[in-house]
Amino acid sequence: MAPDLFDSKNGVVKMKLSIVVSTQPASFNAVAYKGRIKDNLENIKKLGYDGVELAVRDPALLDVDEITSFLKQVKLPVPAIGTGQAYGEENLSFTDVNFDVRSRAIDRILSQIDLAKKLNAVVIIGLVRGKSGVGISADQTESWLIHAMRECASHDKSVKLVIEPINRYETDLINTVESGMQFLDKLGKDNVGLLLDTFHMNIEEPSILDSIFTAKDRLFHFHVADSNRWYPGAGHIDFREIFNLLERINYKGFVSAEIVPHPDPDTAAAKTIETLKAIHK
Ligand code: LER
Ligand code: MN
Repeated sequence: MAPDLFDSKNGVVKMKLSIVVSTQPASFNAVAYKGRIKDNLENIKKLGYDGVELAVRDPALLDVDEITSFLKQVKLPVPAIGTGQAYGEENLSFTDVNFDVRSRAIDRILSQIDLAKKLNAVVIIGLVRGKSGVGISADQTESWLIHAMRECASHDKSVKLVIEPINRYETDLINTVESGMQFLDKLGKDNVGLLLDTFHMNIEEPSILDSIFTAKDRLFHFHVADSNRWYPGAGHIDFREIFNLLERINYKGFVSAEIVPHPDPDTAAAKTIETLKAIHK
């Protein structure tokens, strides 16, 4: 069972912390650890993390039994699977103008859902949603997106999917929590919720706290990075008030560090733990 978020004995807000590890080399830069999966899992455990989020381009490229056995050895649960590399490395997206690309994007996410079921993780719908195509109407784009999301949400209702509002420089589809909530209403699927990321919220939201409060019980996963996407503590985001609010809305999920490996992966991961564990009410 998830530990209580608030430890009334010493007044520390306790969150389960995880960090993103890419199972393969990838061009996306806000991932502290890439490749060398066994060594990275051992490091993460030693640093005191409670879980590990896996960024997976394609489950077919993984030796799932081997990874599951490494995860068991280090006793790290996997709260979430990131899927953005399917877009970043292969341009697969739910809203591509090409039918074949859209179909392959859906199939890829269905395979991520099967993997997530084995690991008891949520599946992140980040950049794989794509962007508006030139000359394509907003209605058409939304209808492709809704179709893809419904296919994925119906594939296995026991697996949760999370849509992540992402800043305007990466996509024009669902930049804010408000638009994310409107999309969830249109979609009408209970196993789909939101992933909020402090880096994106710092760019797009008038108030980070109000936005978290708006998401409330549709908040299924949470990413942290500071304003510059470095480790928490390296920028100007107030993580104390964010953690206090997460505790108040009874958020029971993981807080996962999706950060640039600056100045190096281990320092960034250690500084994240140091900052976030020092947060008191
Ligand atoms: C993925 O979680 C994310 O935050 C995006 O910035 C990916 O590009
Ligand atoms: Mn993110």
